[in-house]
Amino acid sequence: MGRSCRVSSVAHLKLLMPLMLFVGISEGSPLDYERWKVLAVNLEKVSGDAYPPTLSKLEGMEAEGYLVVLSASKTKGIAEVAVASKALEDLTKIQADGLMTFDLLSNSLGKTLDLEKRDAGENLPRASVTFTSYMNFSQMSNYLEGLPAQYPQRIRVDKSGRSFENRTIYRVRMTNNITDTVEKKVVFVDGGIHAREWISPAAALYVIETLIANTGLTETIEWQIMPMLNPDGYDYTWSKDRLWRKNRSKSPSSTCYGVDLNRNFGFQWGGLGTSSSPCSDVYKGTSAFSEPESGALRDAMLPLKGKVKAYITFHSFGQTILYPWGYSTQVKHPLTATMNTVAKAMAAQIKKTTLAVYSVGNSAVVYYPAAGASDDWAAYAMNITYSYTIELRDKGVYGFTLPASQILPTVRDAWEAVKILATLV
Ligand code: 0X9
Ligand code: ZN
Repeated sequence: MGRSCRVSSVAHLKLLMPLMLFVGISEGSPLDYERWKVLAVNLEKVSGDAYPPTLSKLEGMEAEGYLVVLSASKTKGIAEVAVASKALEDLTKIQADGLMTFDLLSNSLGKTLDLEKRDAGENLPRASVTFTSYMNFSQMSNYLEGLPAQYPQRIRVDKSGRSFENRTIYRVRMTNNITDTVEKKVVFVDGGIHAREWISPAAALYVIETLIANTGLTETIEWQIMPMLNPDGYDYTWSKDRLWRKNRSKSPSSTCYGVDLNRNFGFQWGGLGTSSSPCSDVYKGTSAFSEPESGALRDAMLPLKGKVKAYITFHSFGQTILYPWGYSTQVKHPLTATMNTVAKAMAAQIKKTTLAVYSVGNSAVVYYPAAGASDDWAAYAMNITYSYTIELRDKGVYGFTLPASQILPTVRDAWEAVKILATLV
């Protein structure tokens, strides 16, 4: 789990000219993380819904643009942060004063970025899909738009909404006979809520591809898949800032951009683990569903109330299967035992097939409480028993910038989890 506030608006960039020279960016060119380092910062042990003071401090520092919180785990007791040398100096002073301790995890964030392979289109035929390199948004759109013509009996693709910057938010519907009027249960899958978690949309696309090949699982289930919920943020991670997390909506009250879509859903909106500051990486927005992207998911799902038996939202990283409630450690979902059993079944299936080890738990307990997320909203407003956030690979070696060689093994984890879930609902 991670958040950051990046140097964003042009106005902001002008104010921060010295910073830009320092971290090696210039207006229009991408933010250069080459020399950034990655640290593991130790967090205080806290009980209940308390938030470690060190984590609050790190989050406060993000707005300055020299530091990005990549993850924070209560069970591990550490936050992983990417730092420019200015932030490293500041943290070193804080450490010398005995107020914080950290270890160096990586000397160069740039090295991990080099292992990502971006297919800029030269090698990928139009309207096709690949899992050996990352696809950009326009490649994904071409692939999705081409699906109904290839599989007219089985696939419909709707334009379920438009992003703040007017990109299409697609929904793929798949079943063995799309014109069949028999009511089927629905399994709903999404990806790409957080822009920088590139493996997430890839996993959702892999679910589509695998269902095309395996007709069995579409006989009794209608699948609804929204593989890219935050196209503006995703595009921005390709062109400007690889570690951008939020969408790209313009705040009327600030020079900062973006709302954390996973804090913008209409259940416990604005509660713990959210921020009212537009510069924060966990900014909740001006109201529940203020953003067109979270609204698109709500509008696609709500008419299916009663039919959706399972909801899976792919994120990264951490190799963890999380279940509600995520907004507080103090309120236990009445179906916790069932949710836990099924999460364990998914983790066991992954272990058996791909050998990857996923841990399982309540999100507020394993991470920290975070309100207004899509999983809690789906469990509450849609009354879905099996509502899971799956944090895909890895465990933090590469984090968001997972090498292209790990795309296929990781999307297989995702498929195995979804497959076993579909057989249980
Ligand atoms: O913080 C998040 O939004 C998710 N982690 S991430 O690193 N992908 O950003 C976890 C969300 C867990 N669910 C709830 N807290 N409801
Ligand atoms: Zn995420």
